[in-house]
Amino acid sequence: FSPADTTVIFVLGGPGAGKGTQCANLVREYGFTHLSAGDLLRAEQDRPGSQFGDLIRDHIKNGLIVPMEVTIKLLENAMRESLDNNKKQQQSNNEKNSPVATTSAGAGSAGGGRFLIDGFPRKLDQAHKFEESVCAARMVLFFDCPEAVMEERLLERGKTSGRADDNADSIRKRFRTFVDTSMPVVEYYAAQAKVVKIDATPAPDHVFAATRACLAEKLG
Ligand code: UP5
Ligand code: MG
Repeated sequence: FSPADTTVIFVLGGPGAGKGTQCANLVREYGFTHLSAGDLLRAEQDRPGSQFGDLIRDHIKNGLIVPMEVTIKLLENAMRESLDNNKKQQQSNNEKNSPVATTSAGAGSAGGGRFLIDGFPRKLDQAHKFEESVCAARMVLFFDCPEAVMEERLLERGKTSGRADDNADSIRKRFRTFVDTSMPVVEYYAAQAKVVKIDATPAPDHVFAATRACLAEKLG
């Protein structure tokens, strides 16, 4: 992936902090392409014929981190697919438009090469590997939220989500993995001054207003 036309923002935060909720807002407002590592893993788990189905199911239920080769491959494929779709879209726009209008019209309209990567990297080795084999992140949005608040959200969602990890036992394990293994990733990027920390405790609209302000400052 060429850094010239690929911008990656990692979206991190504990389980239930609101990463997915805020990414949906950001897509609506800024047209990023949103890739949730957890969603990609769940889709792979349910894909008929996948050799990783049982492995993913087992790791997610126990709040453990799936081996990075699997996750990075899924992310890479999704990024490539998105860039290809954008290219096709642009070509078709250009064919429809008059030659004078073909310069850069529509570029990036479907997200371009701007990716929000949600829930990844969750471990330092994943961060290093992604940087090495895909590209470096421009910045990290870190949604900070107390465990008690996240637990309440996840238990509430668990009443209807059907997610195998939205239960008290799995939530406890997810929290432990987050503190022990994923927070060092946030600290690693903080040391590079790439982290924007946002209080994710207030209502979603408030969190989004803060996120928008931070992004405007950081990305211009
Ligand atoms: N909600 C959201 N914001 C709110 C707010 N401000 N006020 C009140 N309620 C709010 O939100 C969670 C719930 O809270 C929703 O009901 C929402 O309406 C409400 P959501 O936006 O879904 O939060 P999010 O942070 O995305 O929570 P999620 O449960 O998705 O976080 P996880 O990080 O636990 O889940 P993820 O899907 O990323 O990963 C699941 C598992 O996959 C991991 O535990 C791991 O086993 C595996 N995994 C890997 O192995 N590797 C990876 O790279 C990624 C995942
Ligand atoms: Mg999520």
